[in-house]
Amino acid sequence: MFMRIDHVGIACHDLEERIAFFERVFDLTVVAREINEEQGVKEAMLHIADGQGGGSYIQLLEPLGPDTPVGKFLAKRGEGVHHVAFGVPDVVQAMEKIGDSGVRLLDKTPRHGSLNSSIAFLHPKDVGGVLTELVQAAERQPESTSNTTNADS
Ligand code: MC0
Repeated sequence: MFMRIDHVGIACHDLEERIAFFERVFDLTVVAREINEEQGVKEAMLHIADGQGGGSYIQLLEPLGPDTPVGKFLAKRGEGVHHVAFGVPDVVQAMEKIGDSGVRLLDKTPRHGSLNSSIAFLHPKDVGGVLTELVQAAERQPESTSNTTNADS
């Protein structure tokens, strides 16, 4: 079901500061930035490698406010790994199969994710304490840094 690790989401207080660190120390490059109002985050994707069905990335996440998933996580646990996202060929099929196993889906239908992907989250309490995301990559990925704001879907 899983083709690759699509991204590791890392929660931070200051996105620009954390991007500068990853660029300077690990020589990574930001390929996309987005404000995702629905998820309550300002985020950046830093490319690591290309894999089966899409790329793999580090995703840096700054909350848009305290009463958001990442805002609450930071208040409770501080900065660090927020979730792990796996690339799947078909997110709806993966949701159905995983839902049948009894793991709770946090989304009833796929939502808009980074790089125009379709995403769905699984409850961390049912996955050994790891907030887990399913990602179906967009057919075509952007080739350069984009600045988009998405408040819909
Ligand atoms: C909360 N918990 C986590 C966790 N967040 N455990 C592991 N990893 C996390 N990231 C644990 C808490 O410690 C708590 O356990 C329990 O789950 C309930 O958490 P809560 O703080 O009371 O908060 P809730 O219940 O309001 O919400 C938690 C939940 C929520 C995971 C359901 O954050 C959610 O729906 N997340 C999915 C959406 C999301 O995270 N969006 C932001 C990334 P205890 O033991 O203390 O009871 S958006 C994104 O990443 C997009 C843009 C993309 O990738 O493209």
